[in-house]
Amino acid sequence: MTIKLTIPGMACSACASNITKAVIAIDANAIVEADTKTKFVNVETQASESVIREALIAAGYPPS
Ligand SMILES: [Cu+2]
Repeated sequence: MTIKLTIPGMACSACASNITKAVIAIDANAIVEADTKTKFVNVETQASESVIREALIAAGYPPS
């Protein structure tokens, strides 16, 4: 499924990279599209949204 998130703390490409890594750590097959300008993140994954959200919070990028 596709999870759509807004992550206000995503400021630059390094943030996007950290967010991608946090998701990949949960689901190695996940596809992450992150736009640092709009702060929108699309995650295509088999993992549940709550698990992805928890991983992003733990990584320091809480979704709004
Ligand atoms: Cu950054």
